Amino acid sequence: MTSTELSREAIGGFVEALRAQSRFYHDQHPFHLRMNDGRLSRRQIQGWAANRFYYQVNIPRKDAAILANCPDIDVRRRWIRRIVDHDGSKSGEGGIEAWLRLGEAVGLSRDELRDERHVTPGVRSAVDDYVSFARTRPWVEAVASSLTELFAPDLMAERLAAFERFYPWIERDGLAYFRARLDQAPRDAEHALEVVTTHCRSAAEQQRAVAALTFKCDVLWRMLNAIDQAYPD
Ligand code: AHQ
Repeated sequence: MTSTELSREAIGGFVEALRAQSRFYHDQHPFHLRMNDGRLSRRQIQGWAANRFYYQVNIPRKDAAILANCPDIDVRRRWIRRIVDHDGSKSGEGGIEAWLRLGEAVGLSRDELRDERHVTPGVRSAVDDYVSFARTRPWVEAVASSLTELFAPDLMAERLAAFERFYPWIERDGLAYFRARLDQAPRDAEHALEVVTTHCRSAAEQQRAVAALTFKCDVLWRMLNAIDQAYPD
């Protein structure tokens, strides 16, 4: 078997190991299962939206940390798109603005999202761990931790359908954020997968990339545990 065939087979096994992490993805968390079955109260949806806002506003800072640590200009040229997707290029644009509109659509003011009054200690701790991971771990491991987005599109589609079916009180325009993620997440996941399969050649590097993805699944799961506990009904 030539080194190229071996690397193709080795890469196949590596991608399979990454994709196998989907069993830990937060689409299976009881809070999301209840959300997608229409069983959440208005207060639980509000608590989720306010706490997830803390995750959203930290994503560009996490991505900026990866940019700061990444020596590869070609990777940076594509990775920087993520920051603009969330921050927008001017006021009134971007994913963070769209999430503020989601907050308003579920009955929260922009100020009570921005001032973090509803953010639980467990969500804050999980999100801060994710940002620290991106700042302190090798940049390729931080890229690998974003590969939860391999599993996101199905969840976004399921969530959109559930919100439209079970939560008619939520103003439809407030869901624009998730519609945008249907295109952004697969594009970003494809790039991140290309980066980790290019840069993680040894078994040890591949194991660390899989471990980074497991860590990120834990971050997302911890967030929902904290939200579930803070908003039991
Ligand atoms: O809205 C989400 C988002 O902007 C991102 C960025 C990405 C990353 O870099 O880790 N992950 C992510 C995710 C978002 N939404 C989550 C959801 O369930 O709404 C899913 C989450 C992810 O799959 O990592």
